Amino acid sequence: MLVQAGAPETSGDNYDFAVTAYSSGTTAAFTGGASPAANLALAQAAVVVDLTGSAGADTLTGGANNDTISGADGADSIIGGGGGDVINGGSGNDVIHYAAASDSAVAAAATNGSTADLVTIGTGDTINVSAINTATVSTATAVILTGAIAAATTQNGTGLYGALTTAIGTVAASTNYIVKVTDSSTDTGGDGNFTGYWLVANGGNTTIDGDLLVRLTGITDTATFTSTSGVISIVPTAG
Ligand SMILES: [Ca+2]
Ligand SMILES: [Ca+2]
Ligand SMILES: [Ca+2]
Repeated sequence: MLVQAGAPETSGDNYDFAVTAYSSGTTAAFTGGASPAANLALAQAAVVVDLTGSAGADTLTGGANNDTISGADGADSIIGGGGGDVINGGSGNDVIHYAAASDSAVAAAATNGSTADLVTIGTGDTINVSAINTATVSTATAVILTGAIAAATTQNGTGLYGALTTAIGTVAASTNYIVKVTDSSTDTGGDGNFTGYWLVANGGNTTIDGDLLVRLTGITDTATFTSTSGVISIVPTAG
């Protein structure tokens, strides 16, 4: 696991930490890990990861915390893991991977969507949710569903949940959605502002409960979405 220290490489700071977690399990901090992968997860959970990739094609992996991962140039592969991560692949055809709905906010009536990952979409980027489903996106040509959180609605997970449910309507179990949310309520509860574009990746339920929620930025109303076997390709704006 590479842990960035100080400024990114592009700023002239080339010194980062490489942490290797072993599988012996005799060190107290790692006794819960029975495999290298489990121990790596423990090590990643111990720190907030702030990674910036190189000019080449990098594989950047976060842990359970709220990590910041920037791919920079090159076609990068990025895994935020658990927590509300801030992910920007930078230039190049980057792939953002989701292994489970719990890697970002999980849709539930009482869950606050502010824990969702924030992913900046650039031209050529894809989001891979094939580990969650292999479904298509609801539209191949950019009809972005809309959902509004009314001003009178308490701005919390229920408000976001309701807006997404209203936008999607009768939920098909074999479809993913991009929903544009307009949050017109006052943020008196400190729950955040949910205005923006949300990827709702179907978790297999016939409601949105259990679905993966990822907040997308960098796209417009004219963005187009296509998908193959759960790999969602996004053209962020009409060109
Ligand atoms: Ca990149
Ligand atoms: Ca994370
Ligand atoms: Ca995450």
